[in-house]
Amino acid sequence: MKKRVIGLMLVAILLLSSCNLPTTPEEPSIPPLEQTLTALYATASAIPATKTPQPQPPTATVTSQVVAPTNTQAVAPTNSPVTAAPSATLQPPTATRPPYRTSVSVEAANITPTIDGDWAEWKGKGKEYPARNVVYGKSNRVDEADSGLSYYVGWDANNLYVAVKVGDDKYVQEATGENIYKGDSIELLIDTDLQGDFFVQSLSGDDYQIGLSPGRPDTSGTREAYRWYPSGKAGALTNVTIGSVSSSGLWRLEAAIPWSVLGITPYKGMHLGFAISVSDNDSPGTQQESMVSNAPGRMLTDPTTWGDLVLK
Ligand SMILES: [Ca+2]
Ligand SMILES: [Ca+2]
Ligand SMILES: [Ca+2]
Repeated sequence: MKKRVIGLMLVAILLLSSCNLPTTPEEPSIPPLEQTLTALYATASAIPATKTPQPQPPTATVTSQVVAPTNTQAVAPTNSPVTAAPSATLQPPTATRPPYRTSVSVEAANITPTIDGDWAEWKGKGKEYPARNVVYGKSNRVDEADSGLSYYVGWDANNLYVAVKVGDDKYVQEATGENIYKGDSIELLIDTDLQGDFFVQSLSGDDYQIGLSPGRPDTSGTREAYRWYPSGKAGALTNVTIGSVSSSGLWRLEAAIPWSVLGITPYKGMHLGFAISVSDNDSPGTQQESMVSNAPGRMLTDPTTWGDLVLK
């Protein structure tokens, strides 16, 4: 029994000493300084490489969900100036598409005018523009006194507004409805989805042609607005408000066009395709004689020939 106890004690001593064995020879090994620095540098340089791709600009993330993933890199820089939320969905799917047309640029002032034909309240609030391009009936148009156009454009949450002054030696408007272009009248061309089909040289469902008649038989008579395009929505626009007056050698018109007529919700900074033109007729019983436009190459059926309107 005593031998057995002594034997167990010896085994225990051996076990305890064997536990200490591995630690005894282990000396703390200090790596050479060079190696330590290299390791630290390697770790530090690895951090930015893995983190850099993570903080993507919010606009780039949104765009990459809408358009092809391959465009993500190219689109981000051109989109960066546009920060308004609604415009994010209107961004071009390719970097080669400009943000708006550059042939002729018009600013729409943020204004709520009185629609009475007098544009006094626009002075100092908006920009007055001239329109000097004869785009139809060149041989019929004599000068600014025969047919000359100056205009303002404005907007608020409810309407798009225009105010025009037209030099005209003889006011003639005998037509109604879809024929008002044959008499003295204003025509608006508006592309409401500029980015959707920027390079398409034909009319589509987002392109509007609207006529404004200052009155029949004179500018205190029956005033009318008519929508020719989109052809599926053609018809009289009874919710457009028109005010008009005339004096010797000129007539004036103001109009309020509800945004519902154009099927869009406006916002500050919004770009639209835009052209404004005046048709002149000086001879009762005849046709439209000439058209003067703000857009040099205005063609009704080609929205790429229209200019730009930006809502300020
Ligand atoms: Ca007014
Ligand atoms: Ca005339
Ligand atoms: Ca006339």
